[in-house]
Amino acid sequence: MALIEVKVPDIGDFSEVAVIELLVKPGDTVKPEQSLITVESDKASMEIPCSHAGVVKELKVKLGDKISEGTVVLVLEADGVSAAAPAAPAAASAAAPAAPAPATTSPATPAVALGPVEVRVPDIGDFKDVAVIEVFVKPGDTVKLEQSLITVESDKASMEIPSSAAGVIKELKVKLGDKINIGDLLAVLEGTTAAPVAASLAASTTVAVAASAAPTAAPAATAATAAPAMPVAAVAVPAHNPTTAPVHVPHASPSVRKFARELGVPLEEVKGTGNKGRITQEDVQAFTKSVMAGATQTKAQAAKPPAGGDGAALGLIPWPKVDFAKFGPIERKELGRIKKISGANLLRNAIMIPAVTNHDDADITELEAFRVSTNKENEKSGVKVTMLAFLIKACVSALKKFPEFNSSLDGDSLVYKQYWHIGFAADTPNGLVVPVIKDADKKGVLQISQEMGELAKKARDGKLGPADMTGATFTISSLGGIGGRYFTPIINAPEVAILGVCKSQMEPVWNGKEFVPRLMLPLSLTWDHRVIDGAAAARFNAYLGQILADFRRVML
Ligand code: CAO
Repeated sequence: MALIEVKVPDIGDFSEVAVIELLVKPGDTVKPEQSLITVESDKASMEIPCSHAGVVKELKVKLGDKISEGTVVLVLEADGVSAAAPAAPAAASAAAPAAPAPATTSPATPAVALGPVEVRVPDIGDFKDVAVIEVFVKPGDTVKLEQSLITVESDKASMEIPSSAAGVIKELKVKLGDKINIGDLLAVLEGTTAAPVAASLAASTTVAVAASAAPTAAPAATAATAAPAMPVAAVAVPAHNPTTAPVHVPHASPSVRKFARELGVPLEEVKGTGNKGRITQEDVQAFTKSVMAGATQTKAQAAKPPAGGDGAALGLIPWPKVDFAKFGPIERKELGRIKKISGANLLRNAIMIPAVTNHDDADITELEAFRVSTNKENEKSGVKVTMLAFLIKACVSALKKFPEFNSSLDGDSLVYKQYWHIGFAADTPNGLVVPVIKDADKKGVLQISQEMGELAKKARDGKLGPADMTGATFTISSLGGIGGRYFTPIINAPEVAILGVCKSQMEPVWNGKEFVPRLMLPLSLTWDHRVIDGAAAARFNAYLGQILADFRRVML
């Protein structure tokens, strides 16, 4: 173990640059190439890496200090360096790459461009197949000349790629994770002004690689105005130049960006407390703590439904993550729009409503016979009377007798609705929708059947409008045409009850003397226990059963 001084290596034209971040402190164990401090000129920022592994004994610089090549950054108790060995210069300058050749010496005067302008990846030296790790813009954004469009990252450094033109982004040709190379098309702009790529690059792109990186990793094209032959990790920070700064691009060094990425922290939501609003590692840590403590919500969290799909909002353990492909072939399909919307609603309703389901059976032997004969009589009318239409009518009658089933909770009050609009669940190729028969109390079974037919067709054709699906006071979900015995439908909030109906079938029913065959309809009534009690639910079902058994009661 020996104490050595870690000095600022050859950082090209950078001299008397200000220390804006201290990335280590005494006692920290550091590795070779680990960034120690960040310095910033008016054109770029860069991180100064460590030349050895060891433990930091003493920091020799502080925030605001101006440093140049040879300035001692810190004293290190270095691993594997004999006491007799001369203190190594910070980043072995012999290993440093040759100074990159400037791509151009002065920015060209912007030219007026009327048509679409292609923005391509400029000369980024030896950076090949580098991954896009950040995309700062999207189609429709107005960008300024030299505004950073994306950040790319190799295993040694990251750099921001500026726009070679000003204008509106028509098409973005890259996405996160893409690997890019010189000449690749980044975006198509509806340009207002354009400058040759190299010129704009010269103004804002400054890259370099870590100290011990092979010289081959050095970029060939760096800024003419700030082109250090720097054997350090650096990133162009055009955002620091107020004349070209895109306001939404967060200012942070590569190591802080990497740190934020590892934690999944959205940098654009972190408030920077460093020099010129720069985001420091402490800022990212503070943001993370605040999110964990529930004091801050990320935009992504805020955009989720109240009880997020991952259950985090409910303090639940994370949703199981399974690599399904490990067990066999799979196909992945994005959920459709209706499924996404109804899924979020169903989840909320299932979680927030203390729901109970009562199952019962209704004897519809006579009613079905009546329905069949009515349909025979009305064959020519083209309107088919369905069991569901009778159910709607019967439910209106029960809702009138038990008004709390036709109400909604609003805080501590119950809103009793003086209208009876009945929703019915309709299965469509795109998912479940609930069209509404308005004023069902004022309509006859024939009219309800006709409207239901029209609404069901509209639903299947994806043509229902918001007016067709709003205002329901109670919902019926019928699986009668499909099958099953009973199920537990989920209440369609802010309604307080829903009736599920399954397939009727002939059953032996004891009439006091003997078993007789009767057509029995399974009913499943789910109700909100905050509003309705079990006894009321049982009475509702019993009453509904009586009406369905003898439909004349509807008129009473
Ligand atoms: N018992 C026995 N047979 C029944 C029945 C019942 N309860 N309800 C309907 N049927 C019969 C009908 O009489 C019809 O038979 P015929 O063709 O011989 O006359 C057949 O089943 C088909 O009926 P249908 O389902 O087309 O018509 P409907 O009026 O009963 O329902 C609609 C219309 C739109 C509600 C239905 O098509 C539908 O989409 N149902 C699914 C609802 C759903 O998905 N609910 C679950 C929500 S939770 O995910």
